[in-house]
Order: sequence, then structure tokens, then C-alpha cells
Amino acid sequence: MYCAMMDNEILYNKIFAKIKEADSILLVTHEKPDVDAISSVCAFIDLLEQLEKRYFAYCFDAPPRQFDFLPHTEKISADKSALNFDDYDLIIVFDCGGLNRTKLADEINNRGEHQFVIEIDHHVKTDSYADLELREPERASTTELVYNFFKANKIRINKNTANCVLAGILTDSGNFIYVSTTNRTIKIASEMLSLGANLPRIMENTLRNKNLPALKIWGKAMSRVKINKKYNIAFTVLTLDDIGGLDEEYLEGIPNFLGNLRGVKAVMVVREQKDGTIKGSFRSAHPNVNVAKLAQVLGGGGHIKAAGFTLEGRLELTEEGWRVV
Ligand SMILES: [Mn+2]
Repeated sequence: MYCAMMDNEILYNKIFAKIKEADSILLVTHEKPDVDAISSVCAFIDLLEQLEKRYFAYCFDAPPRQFDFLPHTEKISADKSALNFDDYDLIIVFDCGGLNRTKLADEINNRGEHQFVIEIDHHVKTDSYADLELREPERASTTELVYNFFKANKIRINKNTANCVLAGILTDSGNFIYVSTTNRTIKIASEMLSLGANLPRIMENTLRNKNLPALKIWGKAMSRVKINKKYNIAFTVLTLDDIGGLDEEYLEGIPNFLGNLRGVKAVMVVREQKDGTIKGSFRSAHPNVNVAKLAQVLGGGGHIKAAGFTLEGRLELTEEGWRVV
């Protein structure tokens, strides 16, 4: 359906040429993967299996069980001891604004001469490390780039790939509400439905997947929202005490939900994580606000309208409000 020239068509062709000539391929995405990250890797697993390529798919954190509705997730390994880095002559990194998010930065930076690194991403650039960088920050999801790759190389999009592409688009566009959603995004989604993607199944597993304990914690976060009058930013916090035993994946939607608040320039959600770090997430719908820049000041990154950072530390409530200690 989309035969119109893509800006990066030549790059997409080059990537396919590299894949065809590679002996063994490592697919990598970011720690604490989201649906877009996992879907992108899964679409490539599907392709590499069709091509009968040797590959290893690695993610620092195993995909949460709630992502099992995507094809091939069980083939993504978090077992670093099973990863023999020197073996791979082609390394493809998906959905990582910064290399540090792979948790393989040392290995990738010190790679051998026989190893070629490709980056496929839609975040605002934070560092350069790839031999071939395919970056399109104007795209709603990395799976939109995966779609481009299949089209540019005239590879048939099967049901598995269609599900992956659509899942990434829906989750990373907030179900088509972010400004990153274009006419093109929706047309691709529609094409994926024609190719067999299962929209109700994706929705059941990504949006309508909250349990009552999770929603009660969401409620806690919402009841604590304050607005910083000086910057006109709404913010809230969740501590480990609040979160208790709940799976952290169930909290991922809070920033997007709070982002629906009218009249503020941006929102910020800060929460303690079980690994001893603090995760901050920014969202904005305001035309003049670039939250990627804000997040970069704090060592993070992301998109113009959705970005985040991670810091070591804990949250403490003081008389002046919450602070990181
Ligand atoms: Mn993404």
C-alpha cells in the first residue's frame, strides 16, 4: 500500500543486505522493555527464522509475562551467560535512545572488527555508537520503522509481524492520542488489521489489563498530584511502600493517564523501583515544551512529548515536599 519513497529507503535496503550476509545475528533492546521494544525484536525473530538465520535475542530484563500475547517473546533471553558476544557478526539494537539502555554498552563499544552494529530507533538521539544508524524520531513507534523495513525490502508482512507492528504503534502512540500519531500511523495500523492483526487481543493485553490492586495504586498516585505553579507542571510520586508487591509493569501507564490533565504544560511522575533506583517520567501535550530536553538534564532521554530518566536513590517526604536522597 505504501510504495511512496521513504527517506531512508537506501538505509533499509542496506540493513537487509547486512542481514542476508550475516552468519549470526544478535538482536538487542532496552532494559525494562515495553511493548514497542519487544514487538520490534519479535518481528525480526520471525523474519530471521524465515531466513533460517542463526540469532540470539537478548534483553537485560526478561519480557514480562503479560507480553506473552506477542509471538516469539519466549525466545528473548535475559540470560547474559548464554550470550557469547564475539560470536555475532551483526548486532541490531532496537528502540534504544542511548546505548546504556542495552546494558551491553561495554561490549558494543569494544566490539571486534568483524562485528557490525545497526541501530533502529525513533527516540531523540542521545549518543552515537552504531555503524549504521536508522533514526526517525518523528515516527510514533519503532515498529513503524520495522514496517518501513519490510516495505522497503518487499518482504511479506505475515500475521505475526502485523500483530507486532500494530502492538508497538498502539502502545507507543497512547492508542493514537499523542502528537506523534500521523495520517501515516493510522494507515499503517489499518493495513495491519487487513493483514490479520488482532486488535481486541492487543487491547485486552495492553490497555484493559489492570487489576484492582493496580488501580488502587493508580488512585494513590492521582490523589497525590500537586501542581507546581511556577512551572505549571503537575507531578506525583509513588514509593515502594505504596507499590508493595505489585508488578511494576502495571504502573507504566500512570504518566500517560496523568498526561490527560488539562491546563498544565507538562506532567511528571516519579516512583521508586524495586532495583533501588528512581524512575521519572515526563509527558507533555503543550506545543512549546520539549520534555526530552528536560529528561536529558537528568541523564535520561526519550521523545519531545514523552521522556524519562532513572536515578540512583530513594524518595523522602520533607517539609518542602518530596525529594530524592
Ligand atoms: Mn518505542
